[in-house]
Amino acid sequence: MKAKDLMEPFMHEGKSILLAYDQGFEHGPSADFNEKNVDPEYVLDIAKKGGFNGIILHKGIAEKYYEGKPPLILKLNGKTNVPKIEPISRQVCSVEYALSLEAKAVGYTIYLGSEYEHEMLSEFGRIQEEAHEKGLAAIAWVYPRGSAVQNDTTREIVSYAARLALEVGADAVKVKYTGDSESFRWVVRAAGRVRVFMSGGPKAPTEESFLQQVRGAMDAGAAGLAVGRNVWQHEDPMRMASYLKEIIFKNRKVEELTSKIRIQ
Ligand code: FBP
Repeated sequence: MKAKDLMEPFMHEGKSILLAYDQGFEHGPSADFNEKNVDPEYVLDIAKKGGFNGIILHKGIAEKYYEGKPPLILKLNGKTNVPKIEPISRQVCSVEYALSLEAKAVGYTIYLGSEYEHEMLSEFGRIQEEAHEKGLAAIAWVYPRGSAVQNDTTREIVSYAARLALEVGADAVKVKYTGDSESFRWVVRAAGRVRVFMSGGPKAPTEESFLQQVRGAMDAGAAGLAVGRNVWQHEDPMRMASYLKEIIFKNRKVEELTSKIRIQ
């Protein structure tokens, strides 16, 4: 039986752009934040005014700052980067609690290739069933990581991540870009009916280089982008958001935008 499209609250004409703000948990405040973006209100304002289709938060920030817009994706697991061990990210929030915070989806990271991947897979399996029973989408971040993984952006490993998301019942998957559109096309093929979101990554050296990656992912058939640092670390997040929307929703080429970038 074909399931209901639980990603619908996050989609606009089949495409989407999500703002991620869980890096304080994952990396610590000194790694990623400055005086402005350390404040959750600043980033939630970008999410609202920048026209993002969803915001990704942990429960603590959602409880204290979230005011109903844009639709919420509650991250259910997380880890810090302090222990130098094989990566494992365990559940810190329930589906029930995410629902009480008005989330429309839950998010969960699986480290494909970690010694502990089986624990995350089984936890996600349970979460996915409960989320679907309650009418929430289950979004998987599938990041190849751990001592068995040499390179986390090859065509082989990223397409495996995408396929894993399909097989384990995710509604959408967040994966890293493989570096070129052709190999990313295979990633999107492997994901089947699971919507593929490119993950932003650390702030790119130039605006243009980041926009080219987004263009490449969209040309490969991605549903959109789940981005954090490349937007809220930008000196003008609204400008970056508007370029991203031009590419994702209006299918604009980077060159059409970069002539504007050079003038500014
Ligand atoms: P960015 O666009 O800032 O990379 O955010 C995407 C994201 O998946 C976040 O949700 C998460 O906190 C972070 O990347 C994880 O980064 P890392 O690859 O260092 O684990």
